[in-house]
Amino acid sequence: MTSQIPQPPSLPFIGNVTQLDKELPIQGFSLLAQQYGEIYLLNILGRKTIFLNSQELANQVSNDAKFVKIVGAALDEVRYLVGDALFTAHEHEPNWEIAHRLLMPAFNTASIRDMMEDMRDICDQLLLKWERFGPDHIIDPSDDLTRVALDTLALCAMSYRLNSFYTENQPPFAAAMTDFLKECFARSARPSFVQALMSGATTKWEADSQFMTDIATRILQERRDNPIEKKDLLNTMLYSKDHKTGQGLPDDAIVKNLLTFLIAGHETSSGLMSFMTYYLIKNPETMRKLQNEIDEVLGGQPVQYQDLSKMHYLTAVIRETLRLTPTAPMRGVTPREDTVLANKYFVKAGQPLVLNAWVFQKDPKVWGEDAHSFRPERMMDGKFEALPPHSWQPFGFGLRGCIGRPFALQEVSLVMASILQKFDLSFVDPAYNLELKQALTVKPKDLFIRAKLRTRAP
Ligand code: MNH
Repeated sequence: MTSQIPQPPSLPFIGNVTQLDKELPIQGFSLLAQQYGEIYLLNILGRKTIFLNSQELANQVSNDAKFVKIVGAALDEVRYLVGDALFTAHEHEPNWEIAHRLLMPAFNTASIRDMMEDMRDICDQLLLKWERFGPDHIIDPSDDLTRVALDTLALCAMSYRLNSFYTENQPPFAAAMTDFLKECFARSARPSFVQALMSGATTKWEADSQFMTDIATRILQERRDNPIEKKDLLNTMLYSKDHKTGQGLPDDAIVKNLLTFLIAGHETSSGLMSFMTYYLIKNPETMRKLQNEIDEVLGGQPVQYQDLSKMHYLTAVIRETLRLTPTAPMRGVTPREDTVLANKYFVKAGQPLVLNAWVFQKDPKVWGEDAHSFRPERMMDGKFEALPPHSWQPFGFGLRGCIGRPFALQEVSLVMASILQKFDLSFVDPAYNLELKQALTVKPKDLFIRAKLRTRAP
């Protein structure tokens, strides 16, 4: 016996589009999950999409043999810039496999370790800025942490300095990236007859895309003309050959993958650091415990690579932040064959499914009654390793899981440990409660802080 998948009441032609929270889809989807439970179906502009909201369902669809990634509507718009590069490739596009095999070694822990000094270079620019501006300066952490994340990627991926900390406004590349991604998100939510009327926005979107492609192409060309000996991602892509096919990556695929790293890696990491900043200020006991750990492990010295694995509480805080506020919360999959979900819901092969980590990572069956509270202790002392499978999945899954995970974790650990070693943080508005804003990723909204140099006991 199979059951009907719940669907909120729907209007003719436009379906459930009125239920969507256009500014903040994640909020609308969470409210619907509270009302309808582990699964519901929405009809969005004629596209039927099934949302999955429990660990049980996450566990079932996290299976590369039976389910395959689909590129959702917003990601499909991003393809205009990056096409079949890693993040946005459809299964079977040959460049995905080649790039995947070629790049896996470049993203493993040992290679990322060699990027420590480039990461520190950018991190130091942030520390210096906060120190120089002083304790009264109002900081928009998302803004500065996005500078860190984007500059770190450009430096580590292609030894290119965006110098975001040396310009009043966003540097042109960063502005083009932000505008382009915002417009991708907006386009995906517009009915086609509205889109057809927006030729101005389309022209700007195409120009932004071209501008970024031109810069990355120029960087590649300069590198060919003036080779350097460095293990950045650009050199890996230029000079390695796929061991299986003997092929290298064509130049346009290299450009698209460079741009992909910048897109996939900057807002996700900066959002994580921003949310973490929020949770730590909101939970002074956790902040104190973490600063104690950092002081103990570092002993007043700059963070070294071998310190990272010793800061267990830091790791737990990062994991708990990624559980409550995963910055890339929704991934699309579809069953390869007709299938039955949770032993009762029939779905056809090819039916789009959205696995919503924002909701299923708070499944009370796994996390208990305080699933919505920030409590890093639940990630400590073997408890993380003992979780039911796929209850925590902020980096996606399997073959199409995040290739940048070690990169992100090293960067975030370095930056956050360095900030907390040096500064005490506070809210500008002591009563601030978390609000969200969403484009392709989710970030805190209207979060403003101050950073005061810590006074160490003599
Ligand atoms: Mn990342 C895929 C989350 C940092 C590059 N990343 C994914 C997916 C999630 C994700 C979720 C799977 C998406 C899907 O199934 O459609 N990524 C994150 C988070 C952070 C992050 C939460 C930081 C925190 N990602 C990074 C960084 C880089 C990067 C940093 C690059 C340096 N991510 C990727 C790429 C993919 C990906 C590339 C696509 C991999 C593939 O499909 O082959």
